[in-house]
Amino acid sequence: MCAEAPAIAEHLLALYESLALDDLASQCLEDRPCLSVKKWVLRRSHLAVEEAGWHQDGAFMGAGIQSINLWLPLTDCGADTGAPGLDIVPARIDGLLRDGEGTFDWSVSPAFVKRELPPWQSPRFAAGDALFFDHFFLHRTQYRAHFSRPRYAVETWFFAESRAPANQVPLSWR
Ligand SMILES: O=C(O)CCC(=O)C(=O)O
Repeated sequence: MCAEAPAIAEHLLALYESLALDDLASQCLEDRPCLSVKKWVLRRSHLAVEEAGWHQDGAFMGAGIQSINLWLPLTDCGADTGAPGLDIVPARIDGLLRDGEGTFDWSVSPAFVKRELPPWQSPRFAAGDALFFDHFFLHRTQYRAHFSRPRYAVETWFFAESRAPANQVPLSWR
C-alpha cells in the first residue's frame, strides 16, 4: 500500500498535484476527492499469471459510492507485449453484474462476459499511460497462457468525500 511507503506516497502526491488530478477528480466526482488507503497500491504481476476473475470493484466497495480510479502502468504491457495489461469491456455499465458462476462472489464468469456484453479488448499500454475508470467498469488482469515479462503499475482510487466506502479507508490528503 502506498500509505505504507511514505517516500513513494509523497512522490505520487506531488505528481498528482502537478497534473491537477485533484481538480479533475473533483469535477468527475462533483465533490471533494479523497484517496483510499487500501486501494492506493503498487502492483507487480507475478509470472506465471493466474487466470483472474472479471470484476467490478464496486462488488466489494459497494454500489452506492462515487469513484474514479487511475490505473497507471509503469511497464509497457497489454496486447502482445509479453507483460500482462488489462482485459476490459469497453461499455458503460451502470450497476453491478451478477451471474452466480464467477470464481469469486465478486466476479463474473467469462461465459457471461462473452454472452451478455460487447467484445472485450486487451489494449496495448505504454509505461506512463493513464486509464481512468469507475467502480462499475468490468475488467480483469490480462490473461494469456504465457507471459514473459512482469508488469508494474500504480492503482489510485479517488472517492467523493460524501460517498466514500468506509471499508476502503478513505483518506483526505489536502
Ligand atoms: O493491475 C491489475 O492487473 C488489476 C487492476 C484492477 O483490477 C483494478 O485496478 O481494479
